[in-house]
Amino acid sequence: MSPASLHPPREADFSSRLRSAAVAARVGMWLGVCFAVAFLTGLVSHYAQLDRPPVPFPTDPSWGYRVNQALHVLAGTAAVPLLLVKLWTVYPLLFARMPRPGRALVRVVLERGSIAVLVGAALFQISTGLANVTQWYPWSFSFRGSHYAIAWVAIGALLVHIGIKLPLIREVLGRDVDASDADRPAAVAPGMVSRRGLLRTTWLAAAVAAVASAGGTLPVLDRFAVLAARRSGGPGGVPVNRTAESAGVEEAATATDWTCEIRYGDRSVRLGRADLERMSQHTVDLPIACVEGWSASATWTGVRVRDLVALVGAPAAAEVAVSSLQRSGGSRSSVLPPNFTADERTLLALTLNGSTLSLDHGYPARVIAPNRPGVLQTKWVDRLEVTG
Ligand SMILES: Nc1nc2c(c(=O)[nH]1)N[C@H]1C(S)=C(S)[C@@H](COP(=O)(O)O)O[C@H]1N2
Ligand SMILES: [Mo]
Repeated sequence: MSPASLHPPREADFSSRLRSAAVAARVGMWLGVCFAVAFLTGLVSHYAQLDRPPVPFPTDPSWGYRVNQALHVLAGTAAVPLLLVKLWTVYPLLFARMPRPGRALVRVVLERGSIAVLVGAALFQISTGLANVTQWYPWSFSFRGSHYAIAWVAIGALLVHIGIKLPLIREVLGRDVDASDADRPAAVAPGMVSRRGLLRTTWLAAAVAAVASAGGTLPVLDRFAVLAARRSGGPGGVPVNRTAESAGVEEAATATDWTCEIRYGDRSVRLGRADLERMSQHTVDLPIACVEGWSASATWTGVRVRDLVALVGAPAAAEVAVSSLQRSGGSRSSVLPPNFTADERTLLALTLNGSTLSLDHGYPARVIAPNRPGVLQTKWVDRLEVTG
């Protein structure tokens, strides 16, 4: 090893023509599109999970949340190769000399500061997002709260970055990708591939990453999703998110004296599974769309929640707190906003795809409602309480 290599590299050491603003701007544009889609769909998903949204989250279209989550996970996954290529092309700038104190220095500090924040936030979003898709939570903070907060940091830093770079972006996007006008003086060596070749490979990598790993979010793409974390399987062909065993509810859910309590103020009734089966049954086709990315269509039969709350004299448009047999864990309970309770498709489901609910899918009874995040489709329900 020569002594020189013990020192940090200098910007001039990076000579590949591929590390150019022409490539960075083109990859950056699609990265920006991915971030915008992920940000907007993320806002929708976050809003859909509020217990008391200021404006009701709609129950139509019933597949809306499913498509929203699919777009979110596809955009986030496609961003992985785009971000890596983008960082590779601009990496030499990290070693560029700082200008002398003055306005130029202030500009460079702002520029690099916003990039540091942007890169940090982007890596945080992508790594926590990917871990979430694989249902791996190697941290102790709340995924939803932190992913949401850092999304604002990322989008803010992205806007600052685009604002600062806009003149350069416009200049290089207006010219041929092979134009060298905006290249660093050192970037003269031919790369391993042409700039067009690198871009084509990058688009392909983004498409493969999105479809092969996140394709499981949509039925049309499902068969290409060879790398997806979870594919169909599970009783009734529907994946299981948390099993009855891991939720610690096996015994309580199979007890012959299980009942579901319906409560409104001091009025209350308790219904066993046979009581529920004697009530008017309704069948709906609704997807389960997990916030972790997968989704599946299914046919559910059970009792309308609005019919249940009517038993204790509550109006159809009632807010209902749903509790389950599960004693701990963030998904053990949920709130049905008034418009969800009133919707005729919102059921306390007893069967899935024509068979009695399996224990893992929420036997004896679980909530299923249209256009609702999977995490709120509470399983092993033992209480519906009208709260407003
Ligand atoms: N009681 C309870 N209900 C729950 C959960 C849970 O952990 N506990 N997980 C939720 C999540 S995150 C999803 S995506 C759906 C998945 O339903 P399934 O396992 O029947 O496919 O159940 C929801 N209902
Ligand atoms: Mo989920």
